[in-house]
Amino acid sequence: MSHPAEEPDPLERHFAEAIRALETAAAAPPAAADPAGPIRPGSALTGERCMELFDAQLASRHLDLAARWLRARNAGFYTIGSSGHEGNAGVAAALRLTDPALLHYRSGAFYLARAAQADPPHDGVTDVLLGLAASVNEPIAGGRHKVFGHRALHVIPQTSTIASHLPRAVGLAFTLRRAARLGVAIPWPADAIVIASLGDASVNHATALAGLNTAAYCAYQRLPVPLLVVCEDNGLGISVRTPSGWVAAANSARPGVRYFHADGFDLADVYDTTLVAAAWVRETGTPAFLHLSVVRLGGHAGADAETAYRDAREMAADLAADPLVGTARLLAGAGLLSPGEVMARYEKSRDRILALAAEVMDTPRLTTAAQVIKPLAPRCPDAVMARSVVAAPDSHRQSVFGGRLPESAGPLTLAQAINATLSDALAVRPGMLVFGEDVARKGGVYGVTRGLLGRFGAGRVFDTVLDEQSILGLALGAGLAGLLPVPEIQYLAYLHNAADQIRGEAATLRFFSQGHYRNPLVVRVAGYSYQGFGGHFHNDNTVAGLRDIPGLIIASPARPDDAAAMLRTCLAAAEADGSVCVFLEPIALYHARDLHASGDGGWRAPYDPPELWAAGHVPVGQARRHGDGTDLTILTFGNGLWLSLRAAGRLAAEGIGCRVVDLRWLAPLPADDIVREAWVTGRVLIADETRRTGGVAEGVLAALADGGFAGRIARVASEDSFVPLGDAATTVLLSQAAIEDAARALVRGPG
Ligand SMILES: Cc1ncc(C[n+]2csc(CCOP(=O)(O)OP(=O)(O)O)c2C)c(N)n1
Ligand SMILES: [Mg+2]
Repeated sequence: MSHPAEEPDPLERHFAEAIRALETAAAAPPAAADPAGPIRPGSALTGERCMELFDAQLASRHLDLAARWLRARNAGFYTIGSSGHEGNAGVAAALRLTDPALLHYRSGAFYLARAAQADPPHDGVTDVLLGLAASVNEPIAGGRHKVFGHRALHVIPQTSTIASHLPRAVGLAFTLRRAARLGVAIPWPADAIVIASLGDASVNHATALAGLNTAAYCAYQRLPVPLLVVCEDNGLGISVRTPSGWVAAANSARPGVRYFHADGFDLADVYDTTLVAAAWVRETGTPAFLHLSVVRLGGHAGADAETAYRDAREMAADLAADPLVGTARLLAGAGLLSPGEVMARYEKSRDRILALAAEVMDTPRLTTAAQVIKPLAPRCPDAVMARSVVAAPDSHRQSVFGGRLPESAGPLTLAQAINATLSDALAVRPGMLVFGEDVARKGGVYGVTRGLLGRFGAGRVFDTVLDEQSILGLALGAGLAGLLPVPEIQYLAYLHNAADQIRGEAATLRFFSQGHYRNPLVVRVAGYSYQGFGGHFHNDNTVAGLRDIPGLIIASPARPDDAAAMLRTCLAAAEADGSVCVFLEPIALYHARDLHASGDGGWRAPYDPPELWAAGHVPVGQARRHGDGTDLTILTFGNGLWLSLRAAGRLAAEGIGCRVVDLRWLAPLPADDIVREAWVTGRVLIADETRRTGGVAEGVLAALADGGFAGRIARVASEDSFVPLGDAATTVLLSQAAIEDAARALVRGPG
């Protein structure tokens, strides 16, 4: 197949000149070496292997050129390339196919070299071209993004958010060895190591530092984290120079993380160094940092005019360090390829890839929203229901609970109900882990996880480093490996500082991998306000940053019985559907016992024995109604439920009959229940403890409008403010009095 003639790219021109120069430089062709022998004395890289890797490097280079060729024809949509970084083919070659890899966007040659390791060898070139063209046939993201990813190649797709994969990579490395100790089967060999690559500018990112620090922190305590971090250092982050020597200075003395350096121009050096680094990581289970010196050729991306920020000398120096020339020299020096043969191989690769690029121009693409959204968060409610009722055998439960089963303990508080549910779930799921700050020895700041460490041991219930990104990253790695992570974030305010691990990482994985990879996850978060002492950070009442994350499930239980059933549902949804769930626990209700009056016990509830779990199952997105008044529907959740039920009691005495609907799920909202219950009374009051702006009420109002509700509506919410310390907190928070006043106005007011 022919392809339209193109102006030679400067990169191509330089390569041809450099190879011609090799010809002239060689006085006489060297004697042909044995292809099975070392490419040069002392190297473990054989001539044959070097030749294969050269092919991967050439193909990676031509894919970059093809990306621009496709872009120019509006048939390709991504031009960030790997040119200058092709030494990373040597990294792939020194690893095993089954070592999970989380790759930098310039690790194209790594991807192709790994694809060639498969048995039979896999054609990575077509994968990449289909990705560039946003084809539905691309094997991992199916046209949703251009990523390197393939399940059979153990390459896990990454987002464009630089460094966001480091916490997950640490978590996966941690889990590989932990799973083996727990006897839980996972999709990787027990001696696999994780590889995560990133750029030199990215290595400064807080998320990268979190990952590296946590890896070091684990290694320092002799906790195995077999992780090889590869920094592909081209000296630039788009236009910003990395200070000369910085990557080595910042990473060569991190405790517990051994530092290696290799010259990305020299494939044999990369290969030999990676062999040593990988063996070290595999044998010792400790992390290593492989610093690869590379160059960036062809700008940051297709549209980047580098001449605006780089001078000609600097760019020429990078061209002179073209790793393709480096490998050509190795092969020529060993007498395995003459310069003419190098050029022939280069041209052949070019022709093949441009011909394949022409073929993908008309590839089918995503054309409907339904197609795009399909893999985002599929739900199988029947499977969730089936999983949610699974309990350990009675004898095992008896031993877990020390002979005092929670269903026999009388009514429980919210905290006790969550504790019992976690225990029951841990008892029946050997792959479930509970971890976070203070969850183990202390049993949680509020005692919710008390006793779990003693019941299930430090292999499954453990304290973590004080870093929410790392806690969530650990969960993402564990979920990826097929375990069921239940991390705790101590306060809602501190979820926000690590939110991207949920927003950008967890919630997107299914989407960008069409479900090939998933991260089942139930993040427990202690949150909301009404702790008597006020103060914003322990009383944070915003969930806006979670509610708009596509596919995320947000459970917001208020009562002990709901919490138990909903937690079972979330755990089951994580297992059955791979759902990402945030389980928001109202701190102020953890230990509440009463509702209307002191001593009434109205906020405690009995714990259902397993035989009642099916009857008490709460599907995702189903609300619960309290009362059947016909004057007013109050829609609420969390602490708002407690306040609204108290208000409803007072209003009943005044002759106003309320039905109080606990939304229970903030995402997806129980839209049908909302509209149905609204119509029963024709009057709706939304009692929302989150803020007026961005608060849950906005979503409820939209659900009412979308559902065609045409009755009267009012809302009461907390102020658009942070929460002050002390009693002043009550000035900005939703109150029972505000609910009562608004209810009276709705029912008795004009109209
Ligand atoms: C968190 C985040 N901030 C900003 C960007 C935009 N961005 C994309 S690549 C890049 C530079 C990365 O440089 P480096 O890590 O050295 O990788 P290189 O492109 O040089 O290989 C930036 C700032 C991003 N993708 N993610
Ligand atoms: Mg860089």
